[in-house]
Amino acid sequence: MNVLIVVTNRYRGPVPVIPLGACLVAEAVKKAGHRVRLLDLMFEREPVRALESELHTCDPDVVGLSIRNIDNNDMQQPVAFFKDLTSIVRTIRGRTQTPIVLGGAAVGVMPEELLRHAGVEWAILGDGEVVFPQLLEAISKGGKVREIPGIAWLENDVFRNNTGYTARFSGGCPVPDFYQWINVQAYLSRLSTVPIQTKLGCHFKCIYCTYRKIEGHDYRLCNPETVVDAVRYLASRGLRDIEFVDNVFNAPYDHALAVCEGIARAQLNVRLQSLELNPYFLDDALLTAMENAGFVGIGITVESASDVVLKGLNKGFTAKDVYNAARIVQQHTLPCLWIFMLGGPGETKETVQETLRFAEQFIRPKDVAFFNIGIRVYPGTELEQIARREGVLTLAPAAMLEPVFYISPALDLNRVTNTMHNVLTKHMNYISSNTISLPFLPMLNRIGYKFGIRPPLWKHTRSIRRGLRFIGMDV
Ligand code: B12
Repeated sequence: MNVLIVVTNRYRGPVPVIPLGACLVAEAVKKAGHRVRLLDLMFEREPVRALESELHTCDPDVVGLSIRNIDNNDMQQPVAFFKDLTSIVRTIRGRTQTPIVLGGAAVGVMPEELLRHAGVEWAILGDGEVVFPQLLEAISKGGKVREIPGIAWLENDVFRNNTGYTARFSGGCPVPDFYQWINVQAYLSRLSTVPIQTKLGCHFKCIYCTYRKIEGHDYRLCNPETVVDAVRYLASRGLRDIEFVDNVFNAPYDHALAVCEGIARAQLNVRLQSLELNPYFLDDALLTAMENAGFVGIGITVESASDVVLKGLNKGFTAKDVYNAARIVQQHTLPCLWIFMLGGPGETKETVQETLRFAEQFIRPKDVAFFNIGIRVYPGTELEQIARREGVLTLAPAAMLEPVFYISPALDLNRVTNTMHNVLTKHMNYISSNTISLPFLPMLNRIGYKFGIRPPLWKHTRSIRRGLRFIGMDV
């Protein structure tokens, strides 16, 4: 079959994200014996025209759409990316009636709503590299698509999905040959990192989160040795800025430690990152192993330093763990990005102050604090129920593709926004969602790369903000 996979993500903040999942799917489809082309819309000046031209060249029997982001998760300046689907589907339908299949993280989060919005035949939940080839096989041989685990569709306007088990990792760590599918240099020159996953699944039960919906609750771990091989392979292809995109990198702890120790032993000369660390599983041994492996930056998703809020979010750790993590970070040189989310259930102006006091006292001046205000609410999460109970949310799930946010009713949004504005003005190493959605950030990434800066750019927050302030831009 002729298969066209379209990567629909065009968002370049904070950096353009290399479409790992779509490349894995394309590679699996090729291995299954089909002719496959991947159209990455990220850097296309005229996406509709590029798509029209690709449809003409490829004449596909099936079109797969990779959909990463529903929106930008930003309450202050929301952008709804899912709306881009309308013109994409219209363009495909204008040329061919072949089946259209949705896949990607966004589809894992809101499959029914995206199927309804796009008005297409199928959606694939989860591991596309396993399910999509099965779907193609069924379509080409007249098999029963609905019997494939991981498939979702609308039947007489009712959402149906086959929830049977699908496997991805069989111990190995999959990495595609990125050069075959995308313009790698275009990403690298914008400070993108090369993504790699060491596991799937999430054991945590944070009330707002979609990770278990996307990847499942059970861990599926890559054998650490195969992760080392995968990193070695990437390095051999000149891809040295590598980011672990596990939903939480350091849980299970032993697995993360084995991965880091393996990479350190292999001396691969790579620059590693992960922005998804849980403070509870951070200790001296792990940070030492990470430094030895070649980590150049870590992000810790603490969300808050208030016990009331951490409990409300069901983070599974306490403020004491947050303080401990800070003490451990202080004993190391690794740059750290502290990620906070203000406005969860139970948040008040006092709990915001608790978090700000932590940041002021424990975050080193060379490190960076990122503050987000408001939490995106997704259907099926505990936060959705809370929001409905509290009367903060009245929209039907079907309408929740449009970005909707939770903010604690005990918090005055204007006031907390002003507080954070003042705090950011004072601390040049603090940033907010406004900073990462700055329209000129993509340009800054490119200039940085030209001047020899390598990811992560956030390490240079203080100098960048100072420089911008010098030329009259207070961001
Ligand atoms: C790591 C991560 C990041 C890192 C990425 C680093 C990097 N170098 O790649 C950082 C921190 C930069 C980031 C940023 C953002 N992220 Co993010 N991120 C993730 C995370 C945890 C993992 C993504 C990943 O790489 N997975 C591994 C790959 C292999 O999986 P995959 O791409 O999904 O592909 C699989 C399937 O989806 C499917 N598939 C994929 N394509 C296709 C195509 C077809 C045809 C088929 C059939 C199947 C298929 O098969 C693939 C293989 O199994 C996810 C949560 C999650 N658990 O998925 C959130 C997630 C993707 N992010 C999300 C968001 C919102 C964002 C931001 C907008 C946040 C912000 N305001 O900055 C930005 C957007 C960045 C951008 N430019 O697009 C959302 C997106 C959905 C939504 N809610 O809108 C998610 C789902 C988290 C959430 N809140 O629900 N993110």
